Amino acid sequence: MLGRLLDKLNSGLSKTREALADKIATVVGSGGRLDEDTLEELEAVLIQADVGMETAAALIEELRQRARQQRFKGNSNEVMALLKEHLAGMLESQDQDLPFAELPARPYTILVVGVNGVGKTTTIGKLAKRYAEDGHKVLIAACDTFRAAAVPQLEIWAERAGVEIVRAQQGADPAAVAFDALGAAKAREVDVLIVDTAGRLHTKVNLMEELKKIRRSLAKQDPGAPHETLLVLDATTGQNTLNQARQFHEATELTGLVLTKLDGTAKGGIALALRRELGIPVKLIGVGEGLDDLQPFEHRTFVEAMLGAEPS
Ligand SMILES: Nc1nc2c(ncn2[C@@H]2O[C@H](COP(=O)(O)OP(=O)(O)OP(=O)(O)O)[C@@H](O)[C@H]2O)c(=O)[nH]1
Ligand SMILES: [Mg+2]
Repeated sequence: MLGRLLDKLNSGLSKTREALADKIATVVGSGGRLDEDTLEELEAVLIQADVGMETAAALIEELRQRARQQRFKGNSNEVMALLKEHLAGMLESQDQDLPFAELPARPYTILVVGVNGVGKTTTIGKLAKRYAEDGHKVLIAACDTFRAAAVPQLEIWAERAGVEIVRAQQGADPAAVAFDALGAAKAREVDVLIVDTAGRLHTKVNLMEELKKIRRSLAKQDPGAPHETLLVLDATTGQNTLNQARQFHEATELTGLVLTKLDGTAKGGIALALRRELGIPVKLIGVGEGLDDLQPFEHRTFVEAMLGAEPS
């Protein structure tokens, strides 16, 4: 199982790895030494991989310091190993998974938010399957009442995952749907309630207001709800994800991020930038369109997959 997950992560991040690891090898290999020019080039490579300006600068400074102390010979394998060590160290002990086996509350209510097309509904399908597999009774609430196709799409995912869904009419008040769904979840002794929301409304202000309203009506049913508010971000949009995360976090308190589409991008470094620059943990990553293509974010495994195998 773990081997398969690693394979999936490895293949998902292959574009990021090719763009980053190969370029590092080229830059350092051709220079022969880890001098200032090489460090500058390395910084550019990191920025291209979307680890973020601040992160790239910090990494280079660390590399410069360590290189000095350790009398660096300027070999690309050494740089790779150091970079890997540093990236992993940067995120040390910050893995924060969702609770899967032991739920701290019941129904454990997960609100899923994000702009349109980032992968909210797909993530919910995958997440529902994961909880169902762990033996939990799952209910999905369709609070995207804005888009006509939203409910049928969610129904398909619920069916694939083998879980129940609370349907809503198009145009219904999403906050009312959320309220009823949590009521139903309590009555049916559901373990996990996952709430899908709209990604697009007439304006961004409307969207944020709607999310606040949904939160309030969940809290009316259960003062602890939502227990998780997950912001879904599309990794292929790179630095844009940072702005989106900031905007959503201002409007509504986020407990975690889900980074999707890591299989189709060379911008995987954004996972590290998000953690460092926003302090909100990436909890899950999407590495494909299938039901099983969702994984907990583990920084060490991620960095290994992003930078490639340990240099020999
Ligand atoms: N390659 C890849 N595609 C993904 C992933 N997650 C979602 N997608 C695709 O992204 C597209 C949009 O996904 P949705 O789940 O509909 O996104 P959404 O956020 O619910 O969109 P709206 O409801 O319109 O706001 C679909 O074509 C998905 O198959 C992923 O991890 N990898
Ligand atoms: Mg959707």
